[in-house]
Amino acid sequence: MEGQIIKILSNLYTVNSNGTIYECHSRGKFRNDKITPMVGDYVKFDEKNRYILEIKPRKNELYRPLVSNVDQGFIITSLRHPDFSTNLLDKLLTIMELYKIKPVICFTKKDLLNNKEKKEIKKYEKYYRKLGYKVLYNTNMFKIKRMFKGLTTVFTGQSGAGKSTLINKLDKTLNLEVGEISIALGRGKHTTRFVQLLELCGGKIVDTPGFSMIEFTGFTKEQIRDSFKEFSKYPCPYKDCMHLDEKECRIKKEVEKGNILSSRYDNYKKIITDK
Ligand SMILES: Nc1nc2c(ncn2[C@@H]2O[C@H](COP(=O)(O)OP(=O)(O)OP(=O)(O)O)[C@@H](O)[C@H]2O)c(=O)[nH]1
Ligand SMILES: [Mg+2]
Ligand SMILES: [Zn+2]
Repeated sequence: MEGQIIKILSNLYTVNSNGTIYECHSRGKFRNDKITPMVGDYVKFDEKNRYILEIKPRKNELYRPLVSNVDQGFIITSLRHPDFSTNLLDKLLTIMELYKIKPVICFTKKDLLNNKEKKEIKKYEKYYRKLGYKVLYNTNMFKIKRMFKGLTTVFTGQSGAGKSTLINKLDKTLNLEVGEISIALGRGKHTTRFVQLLELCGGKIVDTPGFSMIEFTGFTKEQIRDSFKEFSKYPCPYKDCMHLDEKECRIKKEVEKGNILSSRYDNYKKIITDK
């Protein structure tokens, strides 16, 4: 039989095969081959003994969260509690670009901002839109609901950002667990503990646990640079400029002029130097 892994809890793999759910185990073979089954994997399985036999080739795979065969990434970005972090947003955009997953920025908790702060966010909203990204608010359910048809969408973003809350709003019968924010720490409490694929809104949606680290291993500095889409708009006098210490770098000039957001440039430098 064939199906798709929709949930993994320790060594138990939940497989959906044409709407029927099978709980399967994996065999030692996978561990020896260094293949770890992931949520999103299409697999062949032994219906009688409930063993996963084979993992079909993946279209792509993300490591944090662990999920495969993804088309679109909803970057759930909290504006307050936890506070807006351009660094986290730019890192997640870079990850999506590198893995060739279409990013969608979805802001949450705008209701907790005052008018001045709301205005400030508009600046970012405009900038990211100009780069070609879709930017939404979690209040616009009408628009959001229409974005999943025929696609597999992973929800990503830090703990407490409102991923599970938003997915619950897409289907009132779901009742995914949502958590309070620790006021002392200003962040979530890692309420969602496993990756789970759900069939919703004519597509597939993956809820994931909030993470604390993003890594860029396996990618070159040039690939990271090229994921900052605005850089290619302003040709540098240097061929293959990294836009760091090069004196006549055009990118640095555009940052000074305000054509490139300084937060974008700072986050780029941080990603490159931390790598
Ligand atoms: N004020 C306000 N609170 C929100 C909004 N969206 C979510 N919340 C609250 O934020 C808290 C955390 O929401 P969750 O949905 O559990 O967050 P999560 O991203 O799934 O977090 P993890 O599962 O820990 O990764 C809950 O108390 C929600 O009620 C929003 O738009 N405004
Ligand atoms: Mg959650
Ligand atoms: Zn340059």
